[in-house]
Amino acid sequence: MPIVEINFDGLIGPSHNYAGLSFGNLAAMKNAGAVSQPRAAALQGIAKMRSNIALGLTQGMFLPHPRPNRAWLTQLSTDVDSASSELLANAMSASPMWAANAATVSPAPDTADGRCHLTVANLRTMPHRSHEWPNTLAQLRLAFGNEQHFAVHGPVPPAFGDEGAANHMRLTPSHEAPGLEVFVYGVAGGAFPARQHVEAFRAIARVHRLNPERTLFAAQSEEAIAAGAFHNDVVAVANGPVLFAHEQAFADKAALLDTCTRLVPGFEYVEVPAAEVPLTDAISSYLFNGQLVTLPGGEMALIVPSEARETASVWAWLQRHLAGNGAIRRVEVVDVRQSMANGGGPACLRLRVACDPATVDPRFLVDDAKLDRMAEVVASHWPEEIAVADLGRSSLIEAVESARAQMLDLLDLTQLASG
Ligand code: SUG
Repeated sequence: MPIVEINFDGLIGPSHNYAGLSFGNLAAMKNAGAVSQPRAAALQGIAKMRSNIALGLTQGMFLPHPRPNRAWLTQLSTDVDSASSELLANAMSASPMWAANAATVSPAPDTADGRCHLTVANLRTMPHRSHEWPNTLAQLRLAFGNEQHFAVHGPVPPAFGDEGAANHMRLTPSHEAPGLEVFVYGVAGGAFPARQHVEAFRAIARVHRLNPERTLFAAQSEEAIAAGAFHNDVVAVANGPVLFAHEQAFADKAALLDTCTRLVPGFEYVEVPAAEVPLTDAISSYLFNGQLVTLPGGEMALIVPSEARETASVWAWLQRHLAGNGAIRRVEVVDVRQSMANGGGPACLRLRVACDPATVDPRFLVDDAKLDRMAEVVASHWPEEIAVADLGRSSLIEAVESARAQMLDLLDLTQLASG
């Protein structure tokens, strides 16, 4: 079986809420305190997985983590009954849904030992995300436990921030060919933190045993971070030999394009000029957080959130691009509003792994029938609404814990019960 791209979506967990924990993420800051709808959120995510399957794509999923994270509260010498409301909100976050931050992935053709390497992201910048990695690692070790084909690594030490694939792009003429791996890091974002440090990515390139000649480190532009692009995948996305980016995404665009042109056969750069789509519109609509995918027929499609259709400058640019016979031949619109309100678009919700699906633990792969069963569990067990003030309520905590237990049971993954 040849290498294909599998999108592993994070199933949106039963504790999904708007506690406003992500400083620098403008959507999350704006919606702080709003009432969330976990059930609708998870069903939106499942509908997105279904529409990707209908496009002929291979789909996988990761599970919500135990919430509240009692183990983390114990490490902090507290528990659900005595933790402050801030700590409890951090322990209740459903942020593992954004699987693009789960790990950095280097497919087999890029690595010296011919295995696909994955390094779990330490996510150390934001407290609510800093405790994700042990549970993510447990899932990666199961899903990619076949050591003949995969190497799964622990996190980079927390001295350096790492937010995973959201800041990583691979350009290649085909999945089987060696790619150019582009690691995008932040230096400074003015008022907002730069969450991805170059030292973390340099360590990952070493542990993945990448060819230094096909590895590039590129700085995000300060303007992009300051405008709310807390991850590179809010202003740029790559697929195959195509890089689709906003004019203001990178600090040194010329050097980046030069390397890509030199090293990637058939490289194509699709730029959205600031004069046509201002950075603010690109970020609020999440145009670049679309999933740029190659369909089985070979054409490229961009799966965008409904917010892109509702943003006049963005929709007009997409229509012009389609009419002009550009690299993106098709645009699909998905509704992931519940996640978008926390700053997570279609591409944030998925981790791409290019590999042979037969080498992955099938419990982490989904088809329509499995999604039907998962949707039933969501519909009957996920809370309908959560108000931030209720995060510590014991009946809510019980409902959240039992909802996850039902899902693990359905998927034959009860071994993940405690982490
Ligand atoms: O880390 N939001 C996430 C959104 C992550 C988006 N991922 C990518 N761009 N790939 C974050 O900022 C909001 C949580 C809250 O406020 O409760 C949050 O964590």
